[in-house]
Amino acid sequence: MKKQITLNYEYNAFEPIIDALTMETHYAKHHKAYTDNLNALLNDTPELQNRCVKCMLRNFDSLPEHAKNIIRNHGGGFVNHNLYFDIISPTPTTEPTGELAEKINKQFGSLTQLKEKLVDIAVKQFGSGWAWLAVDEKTHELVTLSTANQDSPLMQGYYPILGIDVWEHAYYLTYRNLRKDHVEKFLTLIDWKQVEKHYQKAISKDQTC
Ligand code: MN3
Repeated sequence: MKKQITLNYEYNAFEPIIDALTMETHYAKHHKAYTDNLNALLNDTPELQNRCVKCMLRNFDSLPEHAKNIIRNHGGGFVNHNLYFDIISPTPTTEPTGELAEKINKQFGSLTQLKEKLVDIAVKQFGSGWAWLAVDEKTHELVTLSTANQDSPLMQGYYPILGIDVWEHAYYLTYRNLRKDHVEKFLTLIDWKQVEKHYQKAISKDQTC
């Protein structure tokens, strides 16, 4: 049984940048639906029950045919949203430190330039999907990319450490068609301490499966 991340903030904690109804619907309806649909598949598929969802996404081609769509859409939705809700904070650490900060400066020039790049790919993602900062699992270099729907970067060999949800369910009530405005404000909520935590997981050896 896979469990949604527990929120350590209230639904209204990010107002006015994320309104409370959007936060509640996103977590208690959308994320719950991905989790429930994933669990329904796992309950019916004993050989997958004890496998880690990230590992299944990484080794997507080896999954049984009947499981692929659910793992891609709902397994993806499950891990994507567990990351999304974990990397924002009402009292965020607004800049990365240490190794991650050095890597960002080296590869992107500065945190500001990285954020501009993330905004750009979030805006250019056509339709529903995500913009990501991720770690190449082979080289440990940082990469930015977007994916459609709930596709996880893990399916392409990248470990996500920061995800921007550009499905309309993430912003439409407040921002309507103004995705760029939402994404720029969302980036001010990022807790870089948390992103660093995920970066450390990405480069740790126990991530291989
Ligand atoms: Mn979402």
